Amino acid sequence: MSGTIRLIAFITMAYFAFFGTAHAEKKSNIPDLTVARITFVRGVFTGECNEVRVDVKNSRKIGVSQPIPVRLTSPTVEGSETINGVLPNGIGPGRTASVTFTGVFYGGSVTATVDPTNVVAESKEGNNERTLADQPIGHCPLLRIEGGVSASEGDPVRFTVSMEGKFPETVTVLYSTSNGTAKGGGSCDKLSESDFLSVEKGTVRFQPGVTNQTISIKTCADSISDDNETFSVRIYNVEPVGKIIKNLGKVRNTGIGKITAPVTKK
Ligand SMILES: [Ca+2]
Ligand SMILES: [Ca+2]
Repeated sequence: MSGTIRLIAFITMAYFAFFGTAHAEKKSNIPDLTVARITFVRGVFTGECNEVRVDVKNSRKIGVSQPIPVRLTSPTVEGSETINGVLPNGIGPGRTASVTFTGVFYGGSVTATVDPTNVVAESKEGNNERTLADQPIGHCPLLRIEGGVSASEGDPVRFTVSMEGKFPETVTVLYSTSNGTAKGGGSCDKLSESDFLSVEKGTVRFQPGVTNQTISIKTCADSISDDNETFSVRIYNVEPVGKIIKNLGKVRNTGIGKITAPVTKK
């Protein structure tokens, strides 16, 4: 051990003696950035719900004070997805700094590149990229809405929101109602003439492992119209960034609710 250290010390001294210290100092005074690590915060999922942390290391004695661009790319069917990030405060000497990317598409690998546009002068430019190829442990949330199940005036119309597969974290999706022949409103009192209670921004929450949830829309018993009427519920905005399933050309982000008229009228 000590023999090795002595040997290194000797080589270092010989290097300085031969080339002079000016050259060595100059080299260590130019930063060198590398992608030290790529981490998937919640595991690797096929699709675009991934959260990826990229650790960038500056292995020299001089810091970088300017913002450093970092780029993440992942292959897709069409080509590649690119997300641009930045280390806004640069990196101190010998330090590691991280940038987190959310909503990353994973199609078999991701590649992180620090300073892709080369705005930072470095002692070594050829080591700024790292690729991670990993086996996904599942798919990003895929949601669809079904129904609604028709109900008589006064009874709730229920829609089922289902998720393909299971996700290890809580998944949320937003929903809103839209008028059809049935008109929504804020209350069921007679003056409002509402057929159902409208929802502008509701939330459906799936706890980890849960794949089915219900949206229940209250309908009004004192609706004016005598006919069967319809309205719709649309789901949107899956978190963590998932997809609403579209199938066979039919958009599956909307369910149609049917309010059946009561047998006796007025
Ligand atoms: Ca470098
Ligand atoms: Ca550079």
